[in-house]
Amino acid sequence: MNKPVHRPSENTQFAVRNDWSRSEVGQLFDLPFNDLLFHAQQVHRAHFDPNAVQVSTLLSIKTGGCPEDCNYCPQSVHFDTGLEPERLMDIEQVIDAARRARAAGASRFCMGAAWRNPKGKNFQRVLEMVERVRAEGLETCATLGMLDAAQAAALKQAGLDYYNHNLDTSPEFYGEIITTRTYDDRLDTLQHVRAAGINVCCGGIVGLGEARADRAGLLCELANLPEHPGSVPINRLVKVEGTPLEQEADIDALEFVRTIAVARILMPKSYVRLSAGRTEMSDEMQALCFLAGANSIFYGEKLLTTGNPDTARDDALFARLGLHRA
Ligand code: SAM
Ligand code: DTB
Ligand code: SF4
Repeated sequence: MNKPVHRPSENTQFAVRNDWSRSEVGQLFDLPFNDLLFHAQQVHRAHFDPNAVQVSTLLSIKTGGCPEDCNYCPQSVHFDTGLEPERLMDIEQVIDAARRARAAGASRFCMGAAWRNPKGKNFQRVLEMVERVRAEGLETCATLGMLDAAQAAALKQAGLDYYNHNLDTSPEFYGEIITTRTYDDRLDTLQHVRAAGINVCCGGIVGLGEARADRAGLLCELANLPEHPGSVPINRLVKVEGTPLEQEADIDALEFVRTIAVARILMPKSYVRLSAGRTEMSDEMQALCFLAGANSIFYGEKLLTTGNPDTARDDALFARLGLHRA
């Protein structure tokens, strides 16, 4: 008798899955670099135009004075980084910035506030900002800290397209970096955002001194959320003077590229955003990140409080690589 032949109904290499095991993710990280990039590029091409990059612009609408103690963050009150805390910006200033971002070619405008969670009149003002930015013809994104269900519903009602809230690192390493808000708090906020019908933007930060197993753990958590986040920002630590991580050793550039590649393979249909840290990256390193499946960036001279490449440098990089905006 012939042995039954196993014929998978689809190419399982490219399937969207939410049941990744840590060891599978670890094995991807451990692949020879060329095999990993080839795999990631195949997955990328199965779902996206390989030369298109989505462009978002950030604005810090409320800077500094944050009660949380995220070890990497220049905006925490727990560290003296010399940053002057500011109140929530006026709506008209935000709209001016959104118009400039649109004129420069951004498709999404992301408003960030250094809050544990939004409250009262300030939250009402943010809702108005969301409505007004959307009316300018931009996709809207906000990152305001923790949300409850009613706040998520109100943001949806105002027209919010994306909410950014990161898991940051693995559950095991998390306590080394943040003590004022738990991993479960973050998962709860993500649940409220999903339930409200807002697209989730959720990723993390690497170069905090975590092990490869923690990077695998972070990506495994992201990939096993009930739905893959629509966009997955991967930040490389920007070392800010006065933060506990200012002296942290640089993460190896190729290990960072591997992290992007594994994110691409685990979350085939998500936009993987090459986020903070690009100023310190060479063009060649960024090119490898795009080859590994990154297909989104923050565009504009500033992230929230730290620098980002000049738009002229990014325009030149896109031209050199033959990339175009998604
Ligand atoms: N305060 C809000 C919150 O944490 O929910 C939103 C803003 S917070 C600045 C968004 C993300 O930016 C963090 O989760 C972290 O991943 C990233 N980030 C903050 N400081 C950074 C730094 N110095 N270098 C790289 N990424 C950073
Ligand atoms: C994300 O993951 N990265 C962005 C955005 N979401 C809000 C913020 C990066 C912040 C880098 C440090 C700063 O400029 O303050
Ligand atoms: Fe506050 Fe966000 Fe910075 Fe943490 S990352 S200290 S929550 S602004």
